Amino acid sequence: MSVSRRTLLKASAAATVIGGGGMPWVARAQQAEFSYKYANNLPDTHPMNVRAREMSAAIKTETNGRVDIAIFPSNQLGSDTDMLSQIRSGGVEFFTLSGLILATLVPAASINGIGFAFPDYDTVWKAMDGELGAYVRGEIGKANLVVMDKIWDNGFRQTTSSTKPINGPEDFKGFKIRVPVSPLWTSMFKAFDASPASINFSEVYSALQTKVVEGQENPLAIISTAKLYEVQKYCSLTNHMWDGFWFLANKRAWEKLPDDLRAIVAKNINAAGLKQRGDVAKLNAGLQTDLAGKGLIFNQPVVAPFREKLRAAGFYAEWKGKYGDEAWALLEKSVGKLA
Ligand code: X2X
Repeated sequence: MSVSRRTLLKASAAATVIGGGGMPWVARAQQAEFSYKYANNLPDTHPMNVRAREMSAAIKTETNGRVDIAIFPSNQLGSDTDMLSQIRSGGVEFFTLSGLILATLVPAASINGIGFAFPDYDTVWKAMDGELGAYVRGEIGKANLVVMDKIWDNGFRQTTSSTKPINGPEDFKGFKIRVPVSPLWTSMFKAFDASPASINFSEVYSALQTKVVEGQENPLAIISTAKLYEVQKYCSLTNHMWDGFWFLANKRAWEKLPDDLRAIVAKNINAAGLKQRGDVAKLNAGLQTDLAGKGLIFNQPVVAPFREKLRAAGFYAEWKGKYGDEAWALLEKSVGKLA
């Protein structure tokens, strides 16, 4: 991580020298009218970054070079917590963030992560492209951030461990698990009597490697592209929540774009998001064999007892109270009765 950040700093220092020294016209000829940064927490090889590169190229072409979006993957510009403050201040112009983490600023944004709420992708996209997503985007707007219409996929999350498989809720008891920085994640694993530690994704690999925590939970596409299988032994297909990335823009930077450019940028971001959804769903469905080949031991626990444990711990009732009746009704309209 620090190597790539160093390389980046060196590269930008070199660019400054060229721009300020020998041949300023070269740098100026290539300078777009709007040079924006898009930062995220995922590896370069994850479909999010693959589709973002295509998207950025299409935006450059369709705006005749006026809009240039440079991509900074893999936490090169800092952790999610850092990037969330940068998107607010304008330090970066675009950022994709899990709704559950965004909830540290916009509480309603974690609602799609309620444990065992979504049964499948069809139900997810209907809700997130429908009323529930529209409600959450409204709340994000109130926090002075711009959000694109189409949420990008992270996926259904699975639990990995270096110590033991998770077969039922009782296996979570005392389990030292890394969770992203988000009240919902902490609350859910506390309801399982686990011992959750809030750690940004930028530190997850090393936290697992040094055994600061025993396990973590993420979709298979991330377990694969971030090579978490190198430092974990078991993968339990708990499917305990669906998680997605809202594509956020800094409001001032967004409003600086003339209407025609704004339309081109939004159209291409949303189109890339739809393609990314297809890629991730396919990866998440097909990666088990590949990861088993790399040494991960898989098991498929029965889901009902986990849900029952959360219900008995008062988890659903507590979060219904936090989100309020309107938001909870929109969730239940999509997924059925929870509490
Ligand atoms: O931090 C995580 O685990 C990740 C990469 O899945 C999110 O961005 C929520």
